[in-house]
Amino acid sequence: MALSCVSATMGSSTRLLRSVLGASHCHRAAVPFCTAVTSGRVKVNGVSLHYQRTGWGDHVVLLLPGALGSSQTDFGPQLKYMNKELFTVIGWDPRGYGFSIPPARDYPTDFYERDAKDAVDLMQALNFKKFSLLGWSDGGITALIAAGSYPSLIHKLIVWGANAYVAEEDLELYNAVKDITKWSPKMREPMEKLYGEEYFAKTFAAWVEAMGNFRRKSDGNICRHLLPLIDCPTLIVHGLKDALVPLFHPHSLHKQMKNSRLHLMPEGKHNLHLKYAEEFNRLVEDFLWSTELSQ
Ligand code: TYC
Repeated sequence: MALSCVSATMGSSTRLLRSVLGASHCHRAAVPFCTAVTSGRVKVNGVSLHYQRTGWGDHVVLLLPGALGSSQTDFGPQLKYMNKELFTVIGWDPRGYGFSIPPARDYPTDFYERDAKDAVDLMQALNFKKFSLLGWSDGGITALIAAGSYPSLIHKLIVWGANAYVAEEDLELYNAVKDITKWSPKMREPMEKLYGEEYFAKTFAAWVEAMGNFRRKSDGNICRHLLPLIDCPTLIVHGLKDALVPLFHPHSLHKQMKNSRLHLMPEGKHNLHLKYAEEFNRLVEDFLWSTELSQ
């Protein structure tokens, strides 16, 4: 952690203090607000979990990365540009991913539930009682499970590139990308840099295998059964050019979640939050913030 700055959840009095002092950057040393992204670790469920943190807003948000993702690799523009006055943003590395290694990643049948419990327990350990979830792809699945399993803790939910079940069509897509040597260097190299070639290849193959197991063992179901239990306001975002997750997935989520809204981005691919970060961040902030007033 390069800078030490305090950014605990703050109420209106600290916001007032801030407006009086008129500072938003670390160079005002006496002011407890900082635009930097700090990182830390907490021991949760027997594992040392790595997380990043930024902002001092009352509304606390957890960013959940995709398969083999990490806070830093998956959410750079969110950590950097989301409104730090309105939000306290936490990004985490699930066990076996990013800087939460060891342990090495494994995929028992309940791995998404295990991630969901780890994520929620991490937030409780950081003393955040209630928070919103922003989950991308596999992180979206984890977020859906967390919202369905711990509804009293979740304020709002945003998922994109996510699916609640594995269809035959998905299996074909997974198998098409299973061999990472066929990935473009642009996609492969950041992962190999983070994990080393061997860990990356082995873990990704294990993930593809685990997805196949959902199809073989539970009729494709991952968390479809939990969707009717999710009652927090939910925004489902999907890119119409997403080549990895077919459009029937967001439609099916929307249909089964009573309090959900579907937002389609015509030019968006799977990584729409990185390529169209400004548009995505605005959409997310409006959803988290504006409806808040009416609740
Ligand atoms: N679920 C993966 C993620 O979390 C993305 C992915 C989807 C990968 C479909 C391959 O065929 C695939 N980023």
